[in-house]
Amino acid sequence: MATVYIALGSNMGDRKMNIHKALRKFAECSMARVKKVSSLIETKPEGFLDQSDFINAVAEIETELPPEGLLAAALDVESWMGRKRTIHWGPRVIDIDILLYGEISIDKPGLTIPHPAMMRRRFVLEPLAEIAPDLVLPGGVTAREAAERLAGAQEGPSR
Ligand code: PH2
Ligand code: MG
Ligand code: MG
Repeated sequence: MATVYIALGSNMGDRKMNIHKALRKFAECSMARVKKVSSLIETKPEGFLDQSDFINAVAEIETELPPEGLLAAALDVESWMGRKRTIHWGPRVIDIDILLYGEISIDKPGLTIPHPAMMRRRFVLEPLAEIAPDLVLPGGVTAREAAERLAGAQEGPSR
């Protein structure tokens, strides 16, 4: 049984409902138990800025599925919810990303674990720090430290 952290994001339609619905369906498809779910937070878009605000959340699950199976389940749920892939990083009904899969590292096309961008995304680190503050992340920092550092770095020195 592996402990897995996933990130969920939505910025189209009923965003909170989309997160709840996707998590329920994803747990069902991947025969996973949902152990913890963070608060659902509203966040400004990062990367591609000209789009609506997101609702983001992070969940801790337990599953027997291998990482590839979990990715397939995530993509199935995204399509089931009507996700169309148009603009990279653009608006989406739902995005389900695997952040961490136990202690495993994987790097192949379409599947990189730990998630390569997680350490620079507040919309990931803040909810992750809420449910797993002492979890050790890539680079050896805890989720709480990583979230605090990123918040400090982005607020930056006043000019
Ligand atoms: N996802 C992206 C790009 N930008 N910004 C926010 N606030 N939340 C997201 O989930 C998000 C984003 C690509 O996955
Ligand atoms: Mg994503
Ligand atoms: Mg994704």
